[in-house]
Amino acid sequence: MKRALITGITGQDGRYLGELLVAKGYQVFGLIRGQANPKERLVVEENPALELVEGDLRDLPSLIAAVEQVQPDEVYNLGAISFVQLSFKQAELTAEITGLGVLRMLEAVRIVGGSDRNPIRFYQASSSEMFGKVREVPQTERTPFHPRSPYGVAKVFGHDMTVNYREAYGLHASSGILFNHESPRRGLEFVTRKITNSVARIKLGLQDSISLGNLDSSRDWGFAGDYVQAMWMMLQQDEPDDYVIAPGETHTIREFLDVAFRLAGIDDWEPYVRRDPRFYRPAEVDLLIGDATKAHERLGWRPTVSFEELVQMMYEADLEAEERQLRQRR
Ligand code: NAP
Ligand code: G4F
Repeated sequence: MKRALITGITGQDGRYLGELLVAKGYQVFGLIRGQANPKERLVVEENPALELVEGDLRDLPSLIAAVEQVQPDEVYNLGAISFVQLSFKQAELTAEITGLGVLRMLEAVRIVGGSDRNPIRFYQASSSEMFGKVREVPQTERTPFHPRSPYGVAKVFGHDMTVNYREAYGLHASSGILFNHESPRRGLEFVTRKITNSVARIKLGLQDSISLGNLDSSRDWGFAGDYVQAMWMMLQQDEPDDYVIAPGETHTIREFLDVAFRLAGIDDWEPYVRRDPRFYRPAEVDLLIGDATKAHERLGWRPTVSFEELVQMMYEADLEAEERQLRQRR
């Protein structure tokens, strides 16, 4: 039975990856920070085979102890401050967790190592946010980085460290440059889930409007369940490498609003959407679109959920959850 350690187990991707690996017969351990966090109970309730170990990406000894305890075949480093807007306000903390946290996890893996015959394999959750002010369209593994946020800068550090540990120490360390991926499990602070949740509440008469920032940026959105498959595929390769993961289709926030409101039977969403300066960023990433040819050819990875299907999946899940809460309140 293979053993996997996942940091960020309480996050969107950690939850999908934990379920995928259990379904594949792995013994799965999720790193939790060790203080009462309601999401820790939730992840064990939805995935009872999961085991939790304590550790924090700010604390190297705790990471070494966790890797020693688990003796994993594979480590997936998904833990991070992942909200770009927050990273502008908490830049130092973002550098600490999203950036230096990668170095600490790599060190823990290098120090504990695994057996000579079976060295630990490492996955780093890199991001299309590293492309920032994009130097070419579409973006590939060879596109230069130009990050536009403290989060993006921290991710570039983590990505480069992963490459360096691969080259310097021969670690089987791969980096997935993942474009935005969403699901009903997406945090409410991200624009997609904020929209689908608000539109469901507007439909049910629980909310009048949504306050948003820049509606003109474009993202290459996909379904998180498809993306965790790619993470696993990368660690099954004989050689570690970097891969762009994206559907290759870009849409503006306005287009996301079009589809979500149409599902609620509203054709003109302008009266329901307010512009709020609090949600604009000091520097924006205007256009992301990925070219995942390498992942198609070498991993056999393909997305299975279209943009419209993704919006529908998220809207319907939010509508159902809001209706359930309404019934419980009555
Ligand atoms: P998420 O939902 O925000 O989850 C972040 C996870 O990091 C949570 O489990 C959180 O745990 C954990 N974490 C935060 N600080 C930590 C610390 N000091 N020590 C240990 N764990 C800590 O993020 P996600 O969407 O699942 O994304 C997973 C990873 O992929 C992240 O690294 C993200 O930056 C990257 N990524 C995401 C996307 C995307 O579109 N979703 C695209 C590219 C890359 P708590 O519950 O304890 O806070
Ligand atoms: O949903 P977002 O916050 O995602 P963003 O900034 O693209 O970052 C996500 O994807 C990255 C991959 O490229 C990940 F690495 C990262 O961890 C995260 O998962 O914002 C998307 C766009 C931005 O252009 C933002 O300015 O939506 C725009 N936006 C407009 N109004 C808003 C809002 N974003 C949020 N969160 N909230 C708004 O009210």
